[in-house]
Amino acid sequence: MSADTQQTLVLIKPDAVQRGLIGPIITRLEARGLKIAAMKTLRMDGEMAARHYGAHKERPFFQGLVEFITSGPIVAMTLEGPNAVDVTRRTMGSTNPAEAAPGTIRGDLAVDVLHNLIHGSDSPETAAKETAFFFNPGEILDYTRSIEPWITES
Ligand code: D4T
Repeated sequence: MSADTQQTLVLIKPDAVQRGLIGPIITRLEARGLKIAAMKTLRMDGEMAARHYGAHKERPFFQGLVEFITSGPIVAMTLEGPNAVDVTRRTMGSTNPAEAAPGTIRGDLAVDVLHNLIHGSDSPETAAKETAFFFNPGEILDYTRSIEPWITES
């Protein structure tokens, strides 16, 4: 990986799965140039959700968030690319879709802060922890795409 190449963990949340938006969301991230290094479908249980959202334990929306994220299947992905953490979060848009810019995933496809379709790690350190939480090392693939020189200089 070159110096600015990062990995980030993305979850396509139950609302997006139920609304048939897995494809459109992946299309936007892939079209941005990000490479899918790992991907799986799963359903989180309460224990996993409480751990993943541990930082929000004391927040008033925590219980609802755990109920929502465990309410159906999700897609977990590790994405790789230059500045992948920030690039992914900018492509997602603001946490509250009502405030997200048009052109972003949330700004185009959602209106409600709980049902905000997608999660993306907030830093490279968080990304490493979250990736290890959802994937075994052997599930994260190291490969080169022949289009790479058309996406980035490095
Ligand atoms: P995630 O973690 O899902 O990518 O969201 P963000 O990083 O963009 O935002 P966050 O961690 O602050 O919030 C986590 C999750 O909680 C929901 N939420 C958030 C909510 O239901 N009510 C709220 O008031 C806030 C702030 C939405 C995302």
